[in-house]
Amino acid sequence: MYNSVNEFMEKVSSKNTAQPEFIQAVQEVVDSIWEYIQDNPHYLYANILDRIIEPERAIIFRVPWRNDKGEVQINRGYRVEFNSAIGPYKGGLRFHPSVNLGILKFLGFEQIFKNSLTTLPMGGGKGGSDFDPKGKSENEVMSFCQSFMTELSRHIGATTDIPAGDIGVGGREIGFMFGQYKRIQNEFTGVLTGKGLNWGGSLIRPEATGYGCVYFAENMLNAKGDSLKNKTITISGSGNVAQFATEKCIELGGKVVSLSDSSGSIYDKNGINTEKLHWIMDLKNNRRGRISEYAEKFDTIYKNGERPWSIKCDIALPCATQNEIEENDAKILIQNGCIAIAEGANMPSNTGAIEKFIESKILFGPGKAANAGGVAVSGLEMSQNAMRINWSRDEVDNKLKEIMNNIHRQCTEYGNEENFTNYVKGANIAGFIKVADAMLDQGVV
Ligand code: NDP
Ligand code: 2IT
Repeated sequence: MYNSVNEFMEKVSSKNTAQPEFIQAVQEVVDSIWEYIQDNPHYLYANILDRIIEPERAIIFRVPWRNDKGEVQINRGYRVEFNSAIGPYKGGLRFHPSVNLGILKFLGFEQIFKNSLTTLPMGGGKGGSDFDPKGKSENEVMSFCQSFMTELSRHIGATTDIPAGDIGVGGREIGFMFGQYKRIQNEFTGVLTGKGLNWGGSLIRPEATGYGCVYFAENMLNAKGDSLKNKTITISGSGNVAQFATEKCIELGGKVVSLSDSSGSIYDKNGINTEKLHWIMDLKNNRRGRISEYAEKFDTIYKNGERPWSIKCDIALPCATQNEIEENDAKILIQNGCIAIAEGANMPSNTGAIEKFIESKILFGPGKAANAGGVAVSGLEMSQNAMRINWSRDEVDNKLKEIMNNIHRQCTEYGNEENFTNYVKGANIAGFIKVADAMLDQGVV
């Protein structure tokens, strides 16, 4: 048993060297739950802490493929099957050059608690590759996806491990991988989520993460008697999550003034309207261009190499990647009068930034709560596949709203402090209890 968080974290650090993002994710959870588990020592006696930070299994494999010139390329593929206490492993696949085991362990670890919060029966997992889809032809992306799935197919299954999309993996890549899985296994099952609508996908899954994040922001604001209406909102990223977060903000009467990609940010002080958003969706999803083209097209400001956090806003929705809000960005956001942050991305705020947000008592919805809508609708896609039926758009959207309300309620139940809801603490404790109890029930496995 450990005497302090520090003692525990020293061991975690020494056993997971060169995995700073994983250590960061563990630290946040352990800081949140420490007091709770001291008061409930049966978790300590069963050593749940040591067990929950160790993946049940991590698979690493070679992914050979040929580029359009006929040259052989090698990437590294991964699937981290982290925790199956409450359901089959579930979580996305990320294709990005920065992917390594530590990044996927942080994402898989977060996924355990996020999936638990959704109330659906899904364990935690994550996978991906250091493959960079940028600048690759359609044929190259397909060759890579087919090779990746050729190996991955031995490890996954509709009741074992159900991957989905994440950075660099959208509908196109899910399609190529689903086709290859079906060809190898000769079975049409819900082994992946985020599928196309006419081959087993769910309505609202593409929208779910962005919509869910905005529903969560609205829930936090409503709890304070406020709403998104007429608020100025900055969003980072311009991919799947950012696009649909923008769409929902517009629908609820907010004004989104920025989006970004890894090259820089745009600032449109008049706000991105539906027509401009559709132009961005075409730019990003079909033409696969850069966000700087928006500034040229609509004659707005482009900040090369900058994130959007210096732009004055009421609400910020980081929807790009991990550690994109640093302590100084947090200070600037607070100084500029920002009242709420809801994380569409996974762990976009670093430890120092989270400390600033909590200290200043502004509304801060951590990723594992605020972006759980995506995996929640993946869970609903699995249910529809299992029942061989399709729910309507409204049915899925209403279930998504209900799930986000429920996550908000769980956060307030476990995160209530005097005149303040600590959503980080609430999400971590609520997510932990369900998984830890299931682990206790299932014995030392
Ligand atoms: P996409 O690949 O669709 O979009 C990612 C966006 O983030 C792009 O605009 C990309 O810019 C930008 N980005 C990626 N990496 C970096 C980086 N290192 N620095 C700066 N910008 C970067 O991914 P998603 O929208 O699906 O995912 C965004 C975030 O949301 C991720 O953190 C993901 O884990 C999280 N998430 C996604 C869910 C989903 O259902 N898709 C569910 C829950 C969370 P560029 O094109 O230049 O690389
Ligand atoms: O981080 C995430 O929750 C996702 N990328 C979605 C996972 C899923 O299985 O839908």
